[in-house]
Amino acid sequence: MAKYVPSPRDWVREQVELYENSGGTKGTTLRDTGLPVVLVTHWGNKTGAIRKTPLMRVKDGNNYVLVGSQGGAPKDPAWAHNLRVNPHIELRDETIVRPMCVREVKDAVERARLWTLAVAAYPPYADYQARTERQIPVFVAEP
Ligand code: F42
Repeated sequence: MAKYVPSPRDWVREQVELYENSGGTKGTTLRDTGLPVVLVTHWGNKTGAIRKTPLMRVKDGNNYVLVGSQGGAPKDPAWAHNLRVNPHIELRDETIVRPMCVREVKDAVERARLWTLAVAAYPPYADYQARTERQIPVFVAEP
């Protein structure tokens, strides 16, 4: 049986705990921005461990756009590697939890459209992209 391994980052682990333990009624925004966050449960591609990652909520109809910005760090976040290998996730948006399937967006036109939605939802994504050489990966989660 897969085991849940919390994030090594305290603020992330604490947000996950508050979000889940409240049934999606608390801890659902990013710190003082008030902007909504979703919780993605995924599986480690090397360890098989259950991982839980808060991400900004970017909606495209019934789909969610997941942005691997990691504050403009030079490398893709570990969760991006996990999603490339294990695309089946569970996504919690406040009180609603749904199984979803994720794909990385490779098409330049589709990516540009989704990137515009992402920056509209969370403007710092544009600063994060300016800060790093890598192209920030964009995923779409579909029901
Ligand atoms: N990060 C974003 O990239 N985008 C966002 O929109 C975003 C919003 C956000 C909102 C609230 C909040 O609390 C955090 C937010 N974050 C956002 C940060 C996000 O939650 C992640 O912490 C961040 O993206 C870094 O992700 P990470 O997966 O690299 O996390 C590291 C710290 C981590 O957990 N490392 C684990 C560890 O033990 O070192 C490993 C995790 C792992 O998945 N390992 C895999 C395995 O098999 O288990 C292997 C992975 C591989 O490299 O192949």
